[in-house]
Amino acid sequence: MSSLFPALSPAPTGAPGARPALRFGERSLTYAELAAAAGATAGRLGGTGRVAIWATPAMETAVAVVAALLAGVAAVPLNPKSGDKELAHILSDSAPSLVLAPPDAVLPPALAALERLDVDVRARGSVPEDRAGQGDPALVVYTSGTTGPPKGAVLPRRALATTLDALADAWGWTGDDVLVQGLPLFHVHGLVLGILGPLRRGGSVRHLGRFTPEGAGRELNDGATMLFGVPTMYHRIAETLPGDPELAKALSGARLLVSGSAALPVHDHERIAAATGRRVIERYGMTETLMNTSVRADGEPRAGTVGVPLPGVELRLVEEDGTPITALDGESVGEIQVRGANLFTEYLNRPDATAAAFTEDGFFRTGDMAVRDPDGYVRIVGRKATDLIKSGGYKIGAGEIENALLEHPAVREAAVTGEPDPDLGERIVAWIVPADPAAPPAPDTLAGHVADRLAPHKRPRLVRYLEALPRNDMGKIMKRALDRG
Ligand code: MCA
Ligand code: AMP
Repeated sequence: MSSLFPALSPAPTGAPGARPALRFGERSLTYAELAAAAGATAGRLGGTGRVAIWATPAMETAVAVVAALLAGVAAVPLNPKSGDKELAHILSDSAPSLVLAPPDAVLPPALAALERLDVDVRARGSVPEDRAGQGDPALVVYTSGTTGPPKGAVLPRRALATTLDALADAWGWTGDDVLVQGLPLFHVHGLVLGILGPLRRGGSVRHLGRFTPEGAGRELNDGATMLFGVPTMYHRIAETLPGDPELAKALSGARLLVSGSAALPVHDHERIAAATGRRVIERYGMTETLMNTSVRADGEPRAGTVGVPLPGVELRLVEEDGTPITALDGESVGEIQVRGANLFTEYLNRPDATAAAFTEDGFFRTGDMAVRDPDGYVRIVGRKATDLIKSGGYKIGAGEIENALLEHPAVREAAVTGEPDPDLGERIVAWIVPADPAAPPAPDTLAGHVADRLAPHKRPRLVRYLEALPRNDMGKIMKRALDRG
């Protein structure tokens, strides 16, 4: 079985051990040190079932995920800011055998019953023989749907290898690249592309811990060649550029600037291009599919498009009734459906949801609506579900937030929508009918309530109060009427 990380194999190929692999702030590991540290942790995982990983933006998370992959054990990355309700759901659904965490992390009570294994990044062990199969689960990543709690997308090892190799082809990504990023490590973007990607190539990644335009600029001026970020990060870069010539120099010198997880507004594309002479390229993916399309490094970077299907990805647009759209006219809108070795295998414990997500001929229904230009470039124009909100690059289900709001005693009725936001793409708006109109709950109270139960990025940024929610004859909330305010 070919290894996910040739540079970490028992007999390493490619990158020699002294090359840098990971850097988080002041701390760094070479390939030899990473092999030893992850090997030591992997040695303690043999025979265990799934493991949870307390995914702080720190070295321990990267070492823990690599260790689990080396041991052939599926990893479930946890958002360390998850609230009680979300954490309890993920733990009961994924049933991990233990939790891997940095030694200094204080874990919440929800994890108290679980065996804890501290990750020692200076430990020494050897990399075990890779016995895992391509279809074996590598990661279970939780992702929101329109209703109900998040679902665990089971990603096989095959999908990780396929998507990372396809990106290497599209971007000319090699072991000589040095990536800088400041993304969270409990989602595909930051973890799979942003950590496992450089390691599969034998290159290196510098993680900022927390994203700032200054941090990205500093690393790009100091040898980093690529930047990965969500549109909110590029928006903040675009805002900073006019007063920061060092940042403009840094971006001008980068080999590749890549945006994903949501659409990068054309205005931000243009501002960055004007200040740096460089164009950000976009790629399009999903937790369930990993990456589907990208503008190629050797292709024409065009604002507002996500490029062409990656090698090995079959992509089609279909009409409501399932008829494929063949026209490359930049006008005919259809749902994007994809098939390929990059796809997840199932939603954990949710055969119903898994079955509903695929067509009879094995294509995954993304729910994203798009057109294709005459040269095949895909242009995403919207989303099927109005109850999915993309804020800061996070996908958030309206139903999940509504349920949390309804659990507050001062809330009688609640509806959640997304509203355009220049920084976050969309901001979460809560429409509330208070239990007592004379004493409505304060916006901060409701934001804190949602942040504590679910996660801070799921909190409403704006609360609007109504006497009643607009409903149709069937009693269903008419969200479009809400949006018109
Ligand atoms: C604020 N905070 C709170 C509260 N309010 N904490 C508790 N209770 C509250 N009421 C805290 C937050 O925890 C955080 O803490 C700080 O205040 C700021 O929070 P926030 O305002 O939410 O941050 P932001 O500035 O709005 O964040 C913008 C961001 C972030 C950095 C761009 O949205 C982000 O990291 N986005 C990345 C999303 C991503 O990776 N998506 C990939 C999934 P502290 O200060 O400690 O942080 S999509 C994917 O994977 C697919 C495959 C794809 O295509 O990529
Ligand atoms: P998630 O489920 O959190 O993995 O988010 C996946 C969704 O993010 C996709 O279904 C798209 O709606 C959106 N997305 C990802 N990349 C892009 C992009 N470059 N442009 C527009 N939308 C994107």
